[in-house]
Amino acid sequence: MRNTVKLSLHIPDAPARPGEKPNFSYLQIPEAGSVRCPDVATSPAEMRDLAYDLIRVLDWDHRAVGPWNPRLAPETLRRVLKLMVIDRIFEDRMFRAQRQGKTSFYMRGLGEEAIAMAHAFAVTAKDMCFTSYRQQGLLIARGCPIIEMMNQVYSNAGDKQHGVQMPLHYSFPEYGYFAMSGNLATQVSQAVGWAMASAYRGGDKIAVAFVGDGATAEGDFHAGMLFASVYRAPVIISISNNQWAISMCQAIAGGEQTTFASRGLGVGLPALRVDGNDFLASYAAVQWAAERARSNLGATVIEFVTYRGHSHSTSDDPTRYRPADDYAAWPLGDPIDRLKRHLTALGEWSEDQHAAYEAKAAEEVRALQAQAENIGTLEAGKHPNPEVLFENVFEQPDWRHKLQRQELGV
Ligand SMILES: Cc1ncc(C[n+]2csc(CCOP(=O)(O)OP(=O)(O)O)c2C)c(N)n1
Ligand SMILES: [Mg+2]
Repeated sequence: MRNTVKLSLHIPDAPARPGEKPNFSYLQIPEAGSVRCPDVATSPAEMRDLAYDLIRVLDWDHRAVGPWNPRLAPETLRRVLKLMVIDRIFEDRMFRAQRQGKTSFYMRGLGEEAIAMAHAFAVTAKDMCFTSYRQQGLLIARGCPIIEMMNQVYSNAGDKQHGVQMPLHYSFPEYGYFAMSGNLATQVSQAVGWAMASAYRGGDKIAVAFVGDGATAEGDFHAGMLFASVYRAPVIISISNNQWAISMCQAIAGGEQTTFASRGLGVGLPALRVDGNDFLASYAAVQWAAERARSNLGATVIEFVTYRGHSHSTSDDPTRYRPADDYAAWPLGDPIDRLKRHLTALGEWSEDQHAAYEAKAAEEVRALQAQAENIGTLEAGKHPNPEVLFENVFEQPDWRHKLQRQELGV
């Protein structure tokens, strides 16, 4: 048999490149409130549609509508809004600190603040989050002292990890934040294993794995999901689909023909797809999955549709591969702006209050930064003892360690 056409390879491309108009026509956005909210005990087979839809609570007029509205008190929403403001200021200052030579590396989660916050409020600090680098808001929401986070970023003498980890690869298990693994998607196998252990011991804690759109292409993601399904591990697998994996558009990781949420369906897991820039919808989805896990019904996969508002990291220049105004044109807006408008529409917040709070928060973060810099930065001040580099690595020192120790003279 002869081929009817010449074979050619399909290589997905980004919808818009530098100099072109942003193009998000590939994104289908249903009306807020239009997606059904099944009972947490619903079998995955009976809710497959939710993996292809988009749960939204905040409508275009910034009102909360529909069955996923978590009906949180305005007081709680104000707290969330303030925490997101602090998170954004903190991350902005740390990014700029890298430009000033005070740290070697930094990554911002601009535009993804609501996702971290949704988990901070729907899952407790006794549960364990296996994060990537864009959920620093989780720590801020849980009361981790910001100065400790800054000390870690600066690798100064106050860094509780003694400078052995890359900046922002925090370890704060006391805040339900497991030592961050820089190897993408390992979060999934680790969180699933942790959740399996919790269930095996008859405990009551659940785990969360964070993974990016790009990292879902890793084997760990698929193997982890399979284990989670087979053993009904009490775990939430949260995918932040921020449209980019460094310079690779989400289509390259498999977002063109199907959704990232639908990856869960193949292994028999329930899957939700949610507007990740809508705090209310994101919170409701995590809350749903947490309740399911706590009811011993097993794991849930959630895709948060969002946009990476800043560069991938301090080593990246996004103007080389996407339109400069892409983020401004993102149809799901900005999570802080949307929650602010919602509270304002309720008469529970105002532009003036917001501006005053932003100024106060900026001052507080600036003062903490000065304190951290007083201890030291990458370039100046007090640093951890280099001897610590060689501790807690191998039980018996490795020959390379001995050699490196000699070289350092410690
Ligand atoms: C296993 C592995 N492969 C490659 C990298 C290098 N790397 C770091 S971040 C990144 C992009 C990840 O994109 P995504 O999963 O979409 O997360 P995002 O950065 O968008 O939050 C890559 C390739 C890594 N850290 N680990
Ligand atoms: Mg990504």
